[in-house]
Amino acid sequence: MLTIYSHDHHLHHGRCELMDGQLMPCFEMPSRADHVLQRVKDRELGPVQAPQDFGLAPLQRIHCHQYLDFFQGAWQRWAEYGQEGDLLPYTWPARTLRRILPTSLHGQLGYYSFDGGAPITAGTWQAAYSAAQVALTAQQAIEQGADAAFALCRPPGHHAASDLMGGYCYLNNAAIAAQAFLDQGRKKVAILDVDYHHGNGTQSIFYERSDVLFTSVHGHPEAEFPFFLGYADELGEGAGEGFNFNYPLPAGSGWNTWSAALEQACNEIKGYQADVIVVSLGVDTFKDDPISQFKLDSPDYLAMGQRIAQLGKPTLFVMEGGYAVEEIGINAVNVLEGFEHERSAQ
Ligand code: SP5
Ligand code: ZN
Repeated sequence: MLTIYSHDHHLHHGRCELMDGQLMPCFEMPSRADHVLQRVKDRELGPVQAPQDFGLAPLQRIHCHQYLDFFQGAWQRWAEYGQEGDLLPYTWPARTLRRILPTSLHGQLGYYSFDGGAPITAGTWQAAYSAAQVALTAQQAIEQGADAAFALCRPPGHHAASDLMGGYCYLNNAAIAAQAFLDQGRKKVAILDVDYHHGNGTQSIFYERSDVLFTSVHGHPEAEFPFFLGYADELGEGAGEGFNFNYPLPAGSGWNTWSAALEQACNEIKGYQADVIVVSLGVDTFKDDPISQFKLDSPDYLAMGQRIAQLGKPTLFVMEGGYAVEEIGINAVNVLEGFEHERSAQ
């Protein structure tokens, strides 16, 4: 399987995030992608290539222009204050407040964020831009005939909405790639989000559309980030009604529970008759993940890839979360190897 990877992810390295009342070093760190890349090489998964540059246009198909302009220029504005630390929001337009775009940097940052988990550093725009190009380059490989490809994106993307950053995400790599498939002539794209957290950004982007089916297995939002989206009764709206399926699971869920939900998601995808599948591949479902509560073990990821392969469609894997850094490579590449093994047996 072809892997697309850009070293630019190193340009994004947030210092701290607030967790359990303490400032902790960011869980979303550069070594995550380094470990995945190393495992891809160790297992001889296939060639590793740098991304092409498709420019801003495919990003603008998903994200609103003002949001992209803000994100691209935010660090420069911060630097003009003489600041060197990470740029982080602290006020959001929650209930009872008006949603008018302020003029101040921090006002605008709150407007364009939903949590304090997406720090902007000097290189964040470039890293996120390159990650989107990684997804688009892997998407192009499938468009040109590859059966599957792996976009080793960092920073991740599935929490990012059209005009919101949060949850370590800035640009929605999976959504950008899904839209590119449609713009190049495919009629139906199914997204399978297996990250531990609900893909609130992806869901919101496609919620009123029937040309993208969104399915997600994740920690129940009653108890887990992002808390305010991801319930099973969110089925889509308008033209999108019946094209959104959430499978929220309780803390402690292991492979038996998790794979039963995957089975349901796969049945929806099968019925949808997608032309192509985009997998938001988070491996923070792992038993030793430091911020998550599921109990998947490394061999389970082989079975996950195998089940995805049985859907029988061209498949783009887009890297999302996973914070057990030592095992992230094993677990992510296990999904890809399970997939390839099953495909070669078909
Ligand atoms: C892409 C992705 O996986 N983003 C996840 C962002 C999660 N941010 C909130 C983390 C809060 C973790 N709280 C765990 C408490 C354990 N004591
Ligand atoms: Zn996650």
